[in-house]
Amino acid sequence: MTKYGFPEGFLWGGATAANQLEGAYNEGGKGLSIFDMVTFVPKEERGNDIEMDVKSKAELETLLAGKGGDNFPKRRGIDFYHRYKEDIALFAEMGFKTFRMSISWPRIFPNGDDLVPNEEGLAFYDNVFDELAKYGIEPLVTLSHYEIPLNLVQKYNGWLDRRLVDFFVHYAETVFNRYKDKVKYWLTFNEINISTLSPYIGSGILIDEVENKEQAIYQALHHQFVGSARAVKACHEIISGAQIGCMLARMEVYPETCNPDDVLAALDEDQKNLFFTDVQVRGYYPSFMLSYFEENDIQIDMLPGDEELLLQHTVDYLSFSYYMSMVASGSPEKLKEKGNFFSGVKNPYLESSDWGWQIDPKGLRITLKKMYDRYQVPLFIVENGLGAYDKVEEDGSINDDYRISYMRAHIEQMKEAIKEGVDLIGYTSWGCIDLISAGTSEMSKRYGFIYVDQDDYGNGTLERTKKKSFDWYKKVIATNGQEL
Ligand code: P53
Repeated sequence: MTKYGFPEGFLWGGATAANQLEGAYNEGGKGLSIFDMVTFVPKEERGNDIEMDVKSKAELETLLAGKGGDNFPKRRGIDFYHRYKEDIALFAEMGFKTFRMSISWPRIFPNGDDLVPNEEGLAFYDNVFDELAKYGIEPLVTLSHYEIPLNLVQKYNGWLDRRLVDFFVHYAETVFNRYKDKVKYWLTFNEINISTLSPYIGSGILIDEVENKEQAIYQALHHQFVGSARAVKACHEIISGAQIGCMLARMEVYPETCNPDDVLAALDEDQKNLFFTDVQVRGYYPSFMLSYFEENDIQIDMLPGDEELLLQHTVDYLSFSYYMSMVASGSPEKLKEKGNFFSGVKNPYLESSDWGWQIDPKGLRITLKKMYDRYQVPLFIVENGLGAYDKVEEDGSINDDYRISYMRAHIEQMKEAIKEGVDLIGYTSWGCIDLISAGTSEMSKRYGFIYVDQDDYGNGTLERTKKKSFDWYKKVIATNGQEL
């Protein structure tokens, strides 16, 4: 045993989301969600970019009329809805301490603005939590993971309308009351910053319907911050001993060179990413963001009491996803060359995944240290992993050594960060069982320890098979991260 290592009780596990996993999109009284409307677009037509926004009423109506394509992968997921017992047994075999999942909001409130919840939906999650409890697996539940009820988009243009706060809080209180004896760890919004990239998926906004796009996105986000703070308050009141966190798609940004212009550009991007956790962890809008709003003519409508609410009901821990790092440049021409997935500049020191995501284990350590320095609250890595094409050999085996190397390198850096004083409480790798990609709706972009026999068009037996990484992760958990 080394002197430093993962603390006792460290929450090892895997992460998923209802919309990418459950399927059964029209069973058990579930209403449509935003992601039920996103179609599969083959890579040749799409490039490496993500493809998940519905932008206008007309586009949505075409899709609803069945004229905008017929391959909606998130409607079928991997059929967890009917196979959760088999899947949870496999997670238990790996020794999971925790399982991150989301509740599909429209399974509980099919239209989002209903007064009475759908009992069949509530009963489904009771069964899932009971199954997890059989194996002593602690559920970690996201309230809103890209699953806004579609009706709220059609009727209110999503979170742009303040009334969504009440609908969301009603939903949150309903599930807190129902599951108060079964679920201790909660998260409010998955990757709350995704709205700046995809206003439809993050905030349920049809962006072509609004005049000032940036204004609309930040206004909707203000409503989400308020909804989140009210959910934190309700969670603490209803469930004793509960822990509720926020969730950020963390983008660690490096300057391209030591030219102060590059350094400033990187700092600016970093601040815009940390803005979200500043509000949810510190409890107030940072001054750099208020100046940004002023300079860009963005006016956020706040009601009296909002600021107090944000300040009083901050989160208990900060969770985030981490897949890659980014490079910023102070020179506008540089940003036009598309090198990395999000920002314009490619990092020559790093390798990329088949989807152009630049792999950077040390970046995870840098991010852990930076965020712990800034916030001094427990951190939880709730997503990390490698999306890759897997090959099934003739004997049925899947030798995903690339996935093992990716995760080993990241876990090593977590260990170093803990040694350097970071309070890290858990790690749930993304897509512990193969599921539908959020960004591209592909099935062939796989993250799992467990292979699921299904292709991008829904062909396959849905049979589950253990990959090589399954036994590797089992050993990591059994030794509490000592053996990698
Ligand atoms: P996929 C973009 C960048 C970073 C994380 O993503 C992202 C996205 C959206 O694509 O999303 C998170 O499936 C998200 C998960 C998602 C996962 O990362 O596009 O919280 O729902 O599946 C991986 O490869």
